[in-house]
Amino acid sequence: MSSALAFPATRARALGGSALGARPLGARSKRPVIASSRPALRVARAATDAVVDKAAHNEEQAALRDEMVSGCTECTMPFEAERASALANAALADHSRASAIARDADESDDGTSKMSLRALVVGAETGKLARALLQKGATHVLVLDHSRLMLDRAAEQFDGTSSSTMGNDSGARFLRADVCDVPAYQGPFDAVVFNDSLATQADPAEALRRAVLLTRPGARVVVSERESVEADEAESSTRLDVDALVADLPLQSTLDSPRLGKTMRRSDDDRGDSPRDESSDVHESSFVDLSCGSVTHTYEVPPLFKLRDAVAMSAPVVEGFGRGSRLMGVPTANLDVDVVAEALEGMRRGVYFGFARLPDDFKHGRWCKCVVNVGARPTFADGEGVTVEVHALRDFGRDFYGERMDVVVLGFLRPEMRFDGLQALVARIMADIGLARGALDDRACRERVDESVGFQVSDE
Ligand code: ADP
Ligand code: RBF
Ligand code: MG
Repeated sequence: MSSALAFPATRARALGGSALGARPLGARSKRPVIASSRPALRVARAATDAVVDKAAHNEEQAALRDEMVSGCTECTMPFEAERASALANAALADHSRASAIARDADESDDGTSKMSLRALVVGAETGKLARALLQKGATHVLVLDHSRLMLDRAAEQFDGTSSSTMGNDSGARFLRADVCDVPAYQGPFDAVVFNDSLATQADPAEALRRAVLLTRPGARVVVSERESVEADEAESSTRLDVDALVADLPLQSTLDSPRLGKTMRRSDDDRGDSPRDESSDVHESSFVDLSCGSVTHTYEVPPLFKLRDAVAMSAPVVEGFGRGSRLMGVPTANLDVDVVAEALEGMRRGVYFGFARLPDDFKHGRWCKCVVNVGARPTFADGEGVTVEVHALRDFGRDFYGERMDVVVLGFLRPEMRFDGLQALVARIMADIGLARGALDDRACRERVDESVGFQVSDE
């Protein structure tokens, strides 16, 4: 089997959004505000943007990429193995879960690890990246592309078994799909790599946002965009501003500045099909110019972490915005912010987990798990002023406005972000609840609660 692919030298340009007649990048920044007849339901941004016909855009992409693959006779993309290795490294090197898996494998009797490390690759290319990710410790790699031929060629990198791997079996899987349509159950992912594919998405900002929602805390999000060989000033000016696209997302950059592919490490060992371990002893001086340079941005979804000091709050429950979050299954008891002002000092805006109780309620006096949002609700046009909202993971069977609620905040889940409407927000809150339950079930966390807060947590 030959892995040779001939990509035209002008590939990046040929696939560029503007070259396709699609809306120029950045044209969606001014989004209309939907004003509903119920002011409380006003959403800060429109849920859809009709400017782009996504299906047509994706078909066009598929046709272009199909044509590209069928026209291949020889590889004109040098340093592909190095690039795959470098990207896999950015996605997985020093990944906390990868280390945990290594520990888990060491400790397990039969040497097999039960933990999984899932990666999502958007843009199949030749399949080298998927292979590099598996070699660097990923247990599952899901590769997406719009082009069936591109996926088939990438799958050729693998033997028949791995390319046809289904469901939860480890290995690489290849799916013809848009990243925005990947269902949550395919994840959560520990790493997402946009493999020179973000600029060709119908809506790059939306693609990034949806990808982030498929990740778990601590995940890496890597965006690598190739620069075409003859990149000129005009092309540079339409280059995606990836940092601007992620500004609203719960991501933090792992590097001060984007790493230029031009300085990617090269050694003769890297030229073959088997990417080598980047952590080996090659010195910086061995970096060379790559003729197919990429700009790579690496971000991290903040890890779920426990607070050094638990934050205790006790305040009456007040009326909130009456947004009907109860109807959506997520009622939030709004605490009187004046009463908890002191505790709020030093707490960053975001979503937390901990325990809550109604101390004066005979039946519901026991502590139960909860998620807490400390924030300004940027999803909604009323987004001013910080509120503290507690969703207790218990059915009280009644309202308790005016009653005192005790809350002990133990850990931080994620920063607050802006969603395209209540539904998307509630979907994410469900994921937050799952993560909170997991963290609060953790024995070490419960022991710490008993010690530091001085209460026994009840098992509901
Ligand atoms: P509001 O906008 O007034 O805060 P919500 O729709 O958020 O209204 O509903 C919150 C109210 O629902 C709380 O103040 C409380 O009285 C009630 N409630 C019932 N069950 C729960 C629960 N499990 N967690 C939080 N609040 C609950
Ligand atoms: N509002 C946001 O605008 N962005 C968020 O990221 C966000 N995260 C939340 C997470 C949890 C667990 C909860 C309970 C609420 C969150 N909210 C968030 C607040 C939400 O907008 C608010 O509860 C409803 O608008 C009702 O006031
Ligand atoms: Mg509320």
